[in-house]
Amino acid sequence: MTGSRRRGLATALLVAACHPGAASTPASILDEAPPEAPANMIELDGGSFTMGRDDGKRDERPAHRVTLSPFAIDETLVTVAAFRAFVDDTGHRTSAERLGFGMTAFEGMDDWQWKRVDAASWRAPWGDDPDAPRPADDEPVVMVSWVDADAYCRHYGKSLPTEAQWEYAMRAGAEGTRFPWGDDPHRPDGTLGLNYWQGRTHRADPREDGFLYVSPVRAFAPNDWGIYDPVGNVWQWVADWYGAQTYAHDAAGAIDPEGPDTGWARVARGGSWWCSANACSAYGLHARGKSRPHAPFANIGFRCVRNGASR
Ligand SMILES: [Ca+2]
Repeated sequence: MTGSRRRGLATALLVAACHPGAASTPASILDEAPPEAPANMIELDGGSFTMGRDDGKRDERPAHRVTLSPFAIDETLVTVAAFRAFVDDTGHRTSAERLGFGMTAFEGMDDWQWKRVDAASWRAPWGDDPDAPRPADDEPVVMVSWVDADAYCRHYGKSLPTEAQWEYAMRAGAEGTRFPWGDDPHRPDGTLGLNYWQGRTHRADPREDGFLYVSPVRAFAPNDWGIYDPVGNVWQWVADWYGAQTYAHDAAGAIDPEGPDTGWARVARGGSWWCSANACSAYGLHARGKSRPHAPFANIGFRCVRNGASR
């Protein structure tokens, strides 16, 4: 999947301040166990941030304030190992397995080109050719559709983040910038801060960030809130249907926005290893990707949220 050429691509639970019979006496307060911190999730208090920009693509306009209730979000993308445990537990068959193919890209292809690969799946995103890359357990699972991602999150009592939750968490307080650390893909220390494609074309990639395809989920430093891969590596499915006018509808500000009620594509955010400056260029915090809900690609993964969390 690429930003503009991907062809075919929660309500936060406001916990009541009190309810009858609960915490009505000191004894009952003492009897209550403290809330269990979700494993490998970052709990966020919620708050407000600026989403969108006035000088971006049409679907990124306008800049508007968004306010979110507390939630917790996975600190990393869902890994191959975690997805395997889900499949072992549920017998889930992914969209790619049902379709019998997936959409993959390789070094050496033309810009904007994709290849339909028979038998590609989360187990073998680049196909079963002996020379094809094999996914490692600590890499983000890919070749999973939005439907697969939604099923995974639900199985664990979670959900996909809304588009607003995703951006709030990935920004970690950085207002208006392309990356959590600024507007250049290099961090202040001179290192590349994310996994994307440095080649001028997709014919060859110099691998300046150290990775040709996906990278392990903790390969790059996290953002200021401890969240890994806030941008790059793989696109990240979010809950919302795509709407070019979503931000315009929320121009006066929004509380826990969920996007349109329906649509033809689901949103994905963050860009991927296949995004280069000359093709796609959508790696960052502003661009809004999209794809059909059942479409599996070798550069889309996901993470989950749990709503209603608070410190
Ligand atoms: Ca790379």
